[in-house]
Amino acid sequence: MTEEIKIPEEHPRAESLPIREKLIKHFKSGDVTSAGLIAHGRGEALDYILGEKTTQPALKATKAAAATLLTAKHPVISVNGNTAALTSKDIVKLSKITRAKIEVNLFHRSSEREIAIKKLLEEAEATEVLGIGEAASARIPEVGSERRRIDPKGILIADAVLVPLEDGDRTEALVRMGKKVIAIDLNPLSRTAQFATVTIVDNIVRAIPTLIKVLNKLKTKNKKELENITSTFDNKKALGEAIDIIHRRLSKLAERGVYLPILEVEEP
Ligand code: PTJ
Repeated sequence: MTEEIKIPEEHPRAESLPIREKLIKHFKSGDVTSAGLIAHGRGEALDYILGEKTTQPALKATKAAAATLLTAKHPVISVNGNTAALTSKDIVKLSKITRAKIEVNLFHRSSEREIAIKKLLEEAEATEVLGIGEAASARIPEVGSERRRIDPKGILIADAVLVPLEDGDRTEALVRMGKKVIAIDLNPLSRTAQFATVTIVDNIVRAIPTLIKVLNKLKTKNKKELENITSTFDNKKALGEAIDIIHRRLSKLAERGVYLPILEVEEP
């Protein structure tokens, strides 16, 4: 078994490698599933292409997400393994600002993982964690995976659901149930990103702290102002802008070929 390694501060990937190490640690303790590591690799690749920073369209979507959560009657934050491993403290902060319930909802569901993730959230000072064991007694129609199991006190009655790192068909089904779905997904082409009401194309490790900042700014606005933000937001347009950023960035890089400060080595 490989040991946890310490990443030197001067390492060129000093920001992203500790995140990877954190996931590996939580994989070993059973919170994160092996597919979660693969999903993270996919996310990392897209983040690289996006420039590893929060883009303007992501900020616009974050504002719409904040307004959606603040105007919802029953907001719920759905938490899976990767989300709990990377952002449990911020998830709890977010739930406090928005009065959103926290519900564990796993694609690779097992009672051991449910309990381990609940523990992580409680260590981050969550006072209530829904969706554990028999509590997830309701079902999302037309969803075949374990993700269909939901809590009658949480996602079943929610009018807005935040789904960081989703796996696809559930978002579509939740939207069909009349709920507003806020997705955080680095892949603007994923089914989740495409079907969500609001898609934040950003890394959850940046997106959730940014969402908290925006919520703190918007929480004093009145209902009409918040509804104006949600009704003027166009997810299709925001996704198009995210795809355009990828397109323009890759075109520029393609022109230059080498973009890292690589030393020119003289021929002997
Ligand atoms: O904990 P479980 O059992 O619920 O399983 C969770 C995973 C992530 C394994 C499951 O939801 C899954 O299989 O997801 P997918 O279908 O691989 O989709 C994950 C999406 O999240 C992909 O579009 C990735 O690009 C994206 N993604 C990965 N890491 C991040 C991310 N998006 C934002 N921030 C990240 N850090």
